[in-house]
Amino acid sequence: MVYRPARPIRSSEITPKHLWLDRRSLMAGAAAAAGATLLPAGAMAAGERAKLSTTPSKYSTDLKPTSLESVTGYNNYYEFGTGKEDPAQNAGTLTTSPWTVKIDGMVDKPGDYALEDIVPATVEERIYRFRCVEAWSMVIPWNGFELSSLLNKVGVQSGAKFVAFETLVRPEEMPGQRGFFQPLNWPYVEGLRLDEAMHPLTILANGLYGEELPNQNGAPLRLVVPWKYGFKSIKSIVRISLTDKQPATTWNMAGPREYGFYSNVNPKVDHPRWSQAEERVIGAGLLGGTQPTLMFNGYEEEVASLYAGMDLKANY
Ligand SMILES: Nc1nc2c(c(=O)[nH]1)N[C@H]1C(S)=C(S)[C@@H](COP(=O)(O)O)O[C@H]1N2
Ligand SMILES: [Mo]
Repeated sequence: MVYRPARPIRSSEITPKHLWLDRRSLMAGAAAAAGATLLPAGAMAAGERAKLSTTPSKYSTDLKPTSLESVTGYNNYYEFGTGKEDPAQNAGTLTTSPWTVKIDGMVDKPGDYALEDIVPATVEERIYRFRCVEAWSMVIPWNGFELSSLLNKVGVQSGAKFVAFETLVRPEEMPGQRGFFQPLNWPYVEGLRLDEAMHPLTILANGLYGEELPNQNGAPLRLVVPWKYGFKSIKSIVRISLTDKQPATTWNMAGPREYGFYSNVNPKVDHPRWSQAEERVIGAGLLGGTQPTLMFNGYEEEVASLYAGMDLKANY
């Protein structure tokens, strides 16, 4: 992966300031007129994101979230380019509605599910630590629901041992999938062991900061697995498959000695090219801004039992 210093960009750099201000005041007016927090999609100005109905969760950390500007301006989403600012610049035009997720493999009710049939009317707020394998971190207030609730709805068949995920392939709208230099093979694919997928900390997110996900963060639906390196949290999911074989995963195929299937955050297992003992805190300023990395990214109490007896150096 590319490892570059941070320069979080401001929303005023993504959108000309007068447009941005217009949208804000338009939204404020519309919200006041409607007297509600939930606006119909038709009331949205272009580029605005719908407010979500959310409820708090006991799984949230009480850490202060990273600014919205950094969460939405400093991203990894190689389908839109390899630079940290490329996703915010290029993902705006991705069509996220209508959206269908194919659920197949070892399930009782396979099918092509419309996004609306998957996402609950009220979603949870999960303020999670987020640790990229590149040794930077954020605290992100996600909105979403437990992956287990969806898997239970479609019915996991006995014999299923893994869950595989796939991101959209749409070169017309994803510049990173066009042209001569392709940094990865598409589709971007990821996977979890079934018990990891069923863990209550594992969520499908459709929002952050109480609003629909920005495209650069993986709209309209992405995985979040807070105790694993960020690349496991696959964006813009179009397929979820239940299988009895460990699925191939994108970064493992790209660099098998550097990126394993498990990719649990572990300060004692270094990346071959850098230490994982510390992390750069995004948004904490140019000076200072590093902190020790915690085992399982601070979720050791909740998830360590999933790996009891496993050699975490061998299973990196
Ligand atoms: N489809 C897809 N999913 C992806 C990526 C990607 O390039 N493509 N990057 C991963 C990496 S390396 C990280 S750190 C996180 C970043 O999520 P964020 O931009 O919302 O912080 O998304 C992950 N999911
Ligand atoms: Mo990452």
